[in-house]
Amino acid sequence: MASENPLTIVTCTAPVNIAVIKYWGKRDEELVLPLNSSLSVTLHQDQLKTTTTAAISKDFKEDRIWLNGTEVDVGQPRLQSCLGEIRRLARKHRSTDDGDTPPLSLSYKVHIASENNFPTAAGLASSAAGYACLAYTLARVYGVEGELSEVARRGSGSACRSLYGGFVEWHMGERADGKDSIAQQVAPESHWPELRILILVVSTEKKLTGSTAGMQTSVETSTLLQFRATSVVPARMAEMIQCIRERDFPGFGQLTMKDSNQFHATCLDTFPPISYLNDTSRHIMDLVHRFNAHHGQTKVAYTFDAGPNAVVFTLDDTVAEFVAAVSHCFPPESNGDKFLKGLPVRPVPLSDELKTTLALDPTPGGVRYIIATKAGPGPQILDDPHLHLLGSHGLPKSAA
Ligand code: 2P0
Repeated sequence: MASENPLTIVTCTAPVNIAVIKYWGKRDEELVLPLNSSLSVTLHQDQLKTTTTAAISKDFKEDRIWLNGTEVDVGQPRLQSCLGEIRRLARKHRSTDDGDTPPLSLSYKVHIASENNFPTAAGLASSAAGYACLAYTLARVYGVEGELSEVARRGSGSACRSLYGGFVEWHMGERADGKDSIAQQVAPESHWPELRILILVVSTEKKLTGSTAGMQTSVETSTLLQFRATSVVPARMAEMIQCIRERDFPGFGQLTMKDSNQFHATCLDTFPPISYLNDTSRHIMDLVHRFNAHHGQTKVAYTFDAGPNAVVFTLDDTVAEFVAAVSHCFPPESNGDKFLKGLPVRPVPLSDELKTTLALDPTPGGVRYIIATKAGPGPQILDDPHLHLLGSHGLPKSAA
């Protein structure tokens, strides 16, 4: 039966981002304000994305949310914080509107369904894409316009960087209320078309120490983290922005690796120490340095987040040779996964000279698979109603 109050329904997608200057540590837990600014590359949604549908209706009795098809507790503080913030903005928007906006919805309950096309909690920044998508979709369903960093940030700090495509800076800001702690695009994805990104999936296991708890312990115990935030990151942000503007790959790559290494050093400087890298991660670092030494220049660069998976940056002319080097050092095991996913990479043989330089004991199966991607755009609205994750009654289609 058709309802008198049909659903208002919106579906959007949002990207994953990978930081090249890392965020680690908050100065305000409640408002999610970071100790230092950070900078990331937005990955292309053809390979990695979150899709979220939000629907509001007078008929809904309570707010509800489904993640990857399973209903989860809508009462989690981060989620409540995002919902509260978007409703506050919608109310503000409404009260400054002098027109006759229909008395839509502020009191209406919302149903939300969200899905990732990649493994959650595998260190692939699923919370960043997830909360960016939530903020973007809720803003559209509640008619909120303007800057959404605060809404996304309340869900997960790094999520504000997924609100834009290309190269994105999250300004730490100075104000105590966080109004200036916002994300901003440094350059669009079209700025550096040759840049390629390879995700080397080492483990799809859930990590032992979550980022939120890990960085809290680092803030409490690591003197290196304080030094990094005040004395290292400000100059690195400026240098990284310059490398990106000039498309200076060796500069970009070296700084990316150094910043990843310093982030993991602060994790070890945390007490008790946190180690996100494993033997395969270190093996990949060694491979990258040997590969670059062979070429006499920085042609590939790694970065690692709060998990053992490597994200490798390179240029399109180097992808095939580096993939061959990875396959040589980590011979693929037939574990049912295709070894190379995403953008196509033409197979090339590895020179005997490079094989000798790599001189690493092969570790079969160390890298489970590679996702090849590039920089991509920010969140998108999907116009096709077939793509909504919620049906006309506001329940997940996948569970129907
Ligand atoms: C980053 N990471 O800049 C860094 C590098 C992990 C390592 O942002 O507590 O999930 O939700 O603000 O954003 C992961 O931390 O933490 C992260 P919360 P978040 O990408």
